[in-house]
Amino acid sequence: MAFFSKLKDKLFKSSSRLEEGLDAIVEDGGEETQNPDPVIPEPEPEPQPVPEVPEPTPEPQPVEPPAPIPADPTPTPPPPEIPESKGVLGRLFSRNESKTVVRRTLDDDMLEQLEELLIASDMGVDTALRVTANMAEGRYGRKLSTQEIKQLLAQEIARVMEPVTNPMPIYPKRPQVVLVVGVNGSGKTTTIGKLASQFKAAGKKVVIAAGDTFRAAAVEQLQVWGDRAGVPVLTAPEGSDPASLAFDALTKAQNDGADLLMIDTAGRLQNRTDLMEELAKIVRVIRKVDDTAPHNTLLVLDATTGQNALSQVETFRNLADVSGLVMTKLDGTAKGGVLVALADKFGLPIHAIGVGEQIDDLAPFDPEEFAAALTGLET
Ligand SMILES: Nc1nc2c(ncn2[C@@H]2O[C@H](COP(=O)(O)OP(=O)(O)O)[C@@H](O)[C@H]2O)c(=O)[nH]1
Ligand SMILES: [Mg+2]
Repeated sequence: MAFFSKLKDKLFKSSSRLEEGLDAIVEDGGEETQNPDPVIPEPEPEPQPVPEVPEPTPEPQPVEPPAPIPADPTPTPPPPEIPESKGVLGRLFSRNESKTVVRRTLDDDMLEQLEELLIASDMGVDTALRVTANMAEGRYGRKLSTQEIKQLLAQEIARVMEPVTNPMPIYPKRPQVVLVVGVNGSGKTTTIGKLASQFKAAGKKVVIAAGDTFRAAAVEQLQVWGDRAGVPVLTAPEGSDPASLAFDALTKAQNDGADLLMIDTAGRLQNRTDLMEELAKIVRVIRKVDDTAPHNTLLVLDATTGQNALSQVETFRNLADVSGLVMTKLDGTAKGGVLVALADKFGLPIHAIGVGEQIDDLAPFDPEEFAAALTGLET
């Protein structure tokens, strides 16, 4: 819950943009309707079981006032699929505050505007079309408020994200070798620092290999993260062969009885052939020590690059056998929708998301939280 509010605060840019867009769409051609309005529960709600409350019988001997009815311990379940958006107080409050709410009839015009809004949030054309089509299914011609649209949108987004929600698997095999790839600046080194800290805190013995030997600064940066996490960092001189460093690191990790070895890499996409050869060589060399390694290849993507992240996945899947994704910098970007497009298009597991530069700013991915934060849905 604490994390959710943080995520929501941090995803404010995306959600506020979506929210404003949805408001504008509903205002445009919408009309005031009574609030509450029974249109939203779709599919039709099951008949609600009415709690058996003894009616005060109108018998002719009302000597005593009727005893207070005990509170029913089993509250009526909310209508299916549509998440409760406000607490009881919130609902009471809004009922007293506004007796009317603007609703707009769901028609082709409105759907087109919704599609455009989702595309503008970096969801990608295919995904935006699919999401809006699902939202519209069985609701065509209905009158919807912004809040109702947010609920439907969050529901559809969560549905797309559900199948890719998967923390990084931990295998019994030790040391488990995790190769971390991605373009320069995407957040590889930071993510390794954060992951190392989390695994260490979970009782795992972790070793880091500073495989980005291309830049001395990258090695120093990783040493700082390693110190913070309390995890040893193996380094090599600037410009030296990352594959031989990876080999030494895996040998050391084996000898030390480490649980996890995380290998940082360079991300020079300007010279794709070099990078491909470098990654291939790292893999070839570590397989001399353990022919099942690497056990995970994490691709780190920067959310602020928007649609560019899609082509990075294509590229890196050709360079390496990518097994999962980490998306960084979801804090303070209006392009968070790209994660929905990634999930929809590639189906690669999303292991974690980065929401800041601090060591604890890496969180497991949660589809409902993400969808609510992205759409600005109050929960
Ligand atoms: N706001 C924010 N910044 C991040 C996040 N992850 C990484 N960064 C920053 O992005 C920059 C590049 O990160 P770095 O780990 O060096 O990327 P690398 O080149 O892929 O190793 C650094 O300034 C990081 O502090 C994140 O989740 N949120
Ligand atoms: Mg780095």
